Amino acid sequence: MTKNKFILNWIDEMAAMTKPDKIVWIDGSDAQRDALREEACSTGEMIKLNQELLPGCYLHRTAVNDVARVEGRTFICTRTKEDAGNINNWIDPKECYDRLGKLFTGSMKGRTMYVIPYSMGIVGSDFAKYGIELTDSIYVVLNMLIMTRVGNEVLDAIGDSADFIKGLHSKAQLDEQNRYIVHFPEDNTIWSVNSGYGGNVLLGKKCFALRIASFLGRKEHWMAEHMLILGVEYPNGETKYVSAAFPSACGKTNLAMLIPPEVYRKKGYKVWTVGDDIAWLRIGKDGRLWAMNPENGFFGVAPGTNDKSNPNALATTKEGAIFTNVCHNLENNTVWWEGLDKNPPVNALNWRGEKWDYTKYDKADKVGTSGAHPNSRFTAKATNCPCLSKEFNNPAGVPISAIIFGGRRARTAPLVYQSTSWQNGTFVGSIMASETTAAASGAVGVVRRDPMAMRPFVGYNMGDYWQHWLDMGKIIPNAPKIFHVNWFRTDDEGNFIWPGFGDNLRVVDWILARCEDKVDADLTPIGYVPKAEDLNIEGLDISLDTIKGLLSVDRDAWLADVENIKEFYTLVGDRVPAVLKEELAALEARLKA
Ligand code: OXD
Ligand code: MN
Repeated sequence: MTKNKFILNWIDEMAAMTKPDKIVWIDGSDAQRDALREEACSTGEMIKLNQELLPGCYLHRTAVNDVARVEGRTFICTRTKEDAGNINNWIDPKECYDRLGKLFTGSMKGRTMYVIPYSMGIVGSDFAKYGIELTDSIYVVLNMLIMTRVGNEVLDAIGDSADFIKGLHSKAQLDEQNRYIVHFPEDNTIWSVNSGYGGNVLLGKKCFALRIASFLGRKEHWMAEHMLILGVEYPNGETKYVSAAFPSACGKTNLAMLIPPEVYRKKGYKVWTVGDDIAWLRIGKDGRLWAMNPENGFFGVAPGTNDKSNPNALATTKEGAIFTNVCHNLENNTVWWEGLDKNPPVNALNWRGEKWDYTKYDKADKVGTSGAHPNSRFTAKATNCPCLSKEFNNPAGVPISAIIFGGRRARTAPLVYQSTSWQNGTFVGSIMASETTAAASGAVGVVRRDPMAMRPFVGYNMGDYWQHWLDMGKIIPNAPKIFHVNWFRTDDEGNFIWPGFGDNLRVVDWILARCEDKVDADLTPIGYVPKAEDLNIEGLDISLDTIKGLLSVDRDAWLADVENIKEFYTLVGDRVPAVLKEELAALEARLKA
């Protein structure tokens, strides 16, 4: 497959430790994929679904104790603890190699080690970075074949270079106590052991494309961000692109694939998806910031996806998809999840594979009583997406007009506001947060600060990461404007005021108009807020006064937030850039003025 000494020696070393019975190289061919699917079905690792209704689709169940990313078991092993920072878990790299080496020793006995050469980004493009994942899981292989670009052309692109990310994964015994997702950014290495769940084991995604890539981006003057990328096509045929960062479970996939509201559709607006989770951003020759999606598929949350909330996402799952931990509908050998439709299957197995009685469903105990696990997933090919951008495979990426941050805030953040500069925008990203909603009472929930939606994904010290943002601002000649949105303001009864979903295009439309100086705004203590009449509410059952309320800035709520931000900055520690502390002090002063 390759003569590259760095690859071959490393595989020899890893095989000597893990002791697989055999080693199989993944070549990216359909024939090999089909054989692996058959093998996985023969052992029960996967279930072949109804091939007439869901051609090429399979179901997989993880262990019950292994259903999500595990932030407490995720480590950044830089040589010094300070370089990992206070937000990340840290183990000394030598100690970590020793500790995990013991867990990996013999972990693949009786199993096959698969060698997956994969590319994040289009093979051969300036943006692309390569990795090799060694794994003992066919499920991982089949997912990587969807989520990344895999095969011999990746080995050709690596050539005889040592420049690739070395990923080692073993399910081992799926032992929760010894589960580790570990990154050695200074060694271009990722080790993951005792898990079989997507985010922990598809090493190209969060581990490489965010944690390791953010570390590389700082060294190489580019950015790896937890952002969707979407294009808005105007009736005149022009398309403008934005990238947007939201904490997990704030609707990134829905925004990335939104269907314009009818009044926009009639005028000829279209929305195109470039990515739904990760963006790599580089300065282009024209001085603008260009973004590409390093992934080749979607690893989306299934529950809540339906033909109203996100018909495009649903369409992606109809062919060649892998469903993980959803409900198995035995009536027709298909899948179901809460929120798909109002007809839960009568004859079905829940996500654990047990006989499921939908009448016992209890919202207060979703994990215990639902058909699909709340974090159940579909892995689907990007090319299945009806609104996939024609630039998806453009090696240059797309030029970004605006960066949008967002969170789930019941009271504090207005529907949208614009930062006053790149530095102020970096500050806005650094104070991003989401709240748990206390459904009926409207009470404000617990705030989790999630800077740039990267809290679990920065591969180094958060303070240094913010400094990198500030440094990038100084070298991007024509930087995007930075905005913040909040779709989740609630009324006194706890109901969402803004309709969200497709109507979010109205806000993106205002954002893009601001980027071209086509619309005015009011300067408030937090930044520029739209004049209510400038938001297009044609066709919406919402009054101008309601919009004014959505755009209002509650000084008391903000002043309380400032105290919370101060605590968070203290937690991040010594490396918080001085200018961000100055931004915070200036915000406080403006709010008190
Ligand atoms: C994801 C996440 O799975 O952010 O994309 O948790
Ligand atoms: Mn994500």
